[in-house]
Amino acid sequence: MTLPTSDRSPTAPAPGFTDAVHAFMTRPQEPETLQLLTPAGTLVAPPEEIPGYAPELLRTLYRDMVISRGLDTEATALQRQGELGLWPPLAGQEAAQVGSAHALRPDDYVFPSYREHGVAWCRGVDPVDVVRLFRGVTNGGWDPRESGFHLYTLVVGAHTLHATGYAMSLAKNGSEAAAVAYFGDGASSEGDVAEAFTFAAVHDAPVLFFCQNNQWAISEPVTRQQRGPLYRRAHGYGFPGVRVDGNDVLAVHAVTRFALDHIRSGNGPFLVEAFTYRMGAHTTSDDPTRYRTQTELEYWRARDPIARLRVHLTEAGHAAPSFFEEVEEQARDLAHRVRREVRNMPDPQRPAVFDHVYAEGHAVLEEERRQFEEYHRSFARPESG
Ligand SMILES: Cc1ncc(C[n+]2csc(CCOP(=O)(O)OP(=O)(O)O)c2C)c(N)n1
Ligand SMILES: [Mg+2]
Repeated sequence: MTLPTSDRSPTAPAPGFTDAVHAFMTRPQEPETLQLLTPAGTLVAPPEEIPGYAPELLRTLYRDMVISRGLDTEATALQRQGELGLWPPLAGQEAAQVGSAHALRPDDYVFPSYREHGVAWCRGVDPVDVVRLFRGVTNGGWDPRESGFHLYTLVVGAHTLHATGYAMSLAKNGSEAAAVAYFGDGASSEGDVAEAFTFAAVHDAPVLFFCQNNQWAISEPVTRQQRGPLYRRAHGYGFPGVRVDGNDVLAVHAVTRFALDHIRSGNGPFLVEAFTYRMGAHTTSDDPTRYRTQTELEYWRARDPIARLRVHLTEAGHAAPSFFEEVEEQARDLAHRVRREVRNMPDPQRPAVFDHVYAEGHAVLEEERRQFEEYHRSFARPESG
């Protein structure tokens, strides 16, 4: 490799410089993606060498992944049947969400985007409250102070700044808690995320940036976000970044624990890139067959996060068939409860959105409210008889 030179360059490169650059550019790469449980359900090392390995934890992770998928399937069906306005499915991302959520402490505070239903479940948010939001009958859904799980943010990437500010205040108050921002591969291209990385780095903010790289930002592939692996972006800001197999719940859990220990020790932020895949549509308004292939889907189906843990639990003798039946039943019961409660949710009496956008009303707002109410009245059925 030769470096471009110019007559106007003040100094020529020192002898050997270009060779050193070449050697650096072509050095063998470190293994990029940490994995502990292969897609075939085998451990990469004996259990005693696997950080955090414990059969009970594995069963809990399995249960919460199955429940998350069950809730997701039910909510998707509810949307299709007209009971919800919209639903962003999480299918495929159960390990990334459940594995990381179980590595958190109760006093940590999560800033989710809009697909983190599995994290919400693990933080103790009632799934009924999550679907309440997507039915459009509440402006929020739950009280974040009860669960340490903030309200969803639909403005892509914006909450990484909120998490950073929150983390800075945690540090200032001598807290050992961490803030966690869940965001996507698409969000990583937002200016807000770049600013959050800068602020977090220079202030040693105790914040975990947890990027679920599910390969797509609606119809935009991850190759349009960055040329190299996303996790390496952290290195440019001066903090660690690692990539983990996001469909390996054991590895996600271990890496997140490691990252949080690092953060709690006052070392500043950490980026985890969970390499995963969104199996469903971006939202129920999207048709992914327009932009991705069946072959790609099959590739990822073979890497299903739940299937591989089930194989391992069975083969290692950590779970009997009755355990799996019990978990299925729990997931079914919860899905039924969600369906029952969604159908009984009262409609909001007034278009509350007009009450909260501005501190004081004004003529344009009043006109918009009038038009909105008139539009709604147009759906009223005439009295029978
Ligand atoms: C600031 C902003 N720009 C654009 C959008 C529209 N939008 C909603 S989701 C999305 C894609 C986000 O992709 P990614 O960050 O990878 O998250 P994923 O949906 O894959 O979980 C876009 C562009 C938005 N909500 N906010
Ligand atoms: Mg994405």
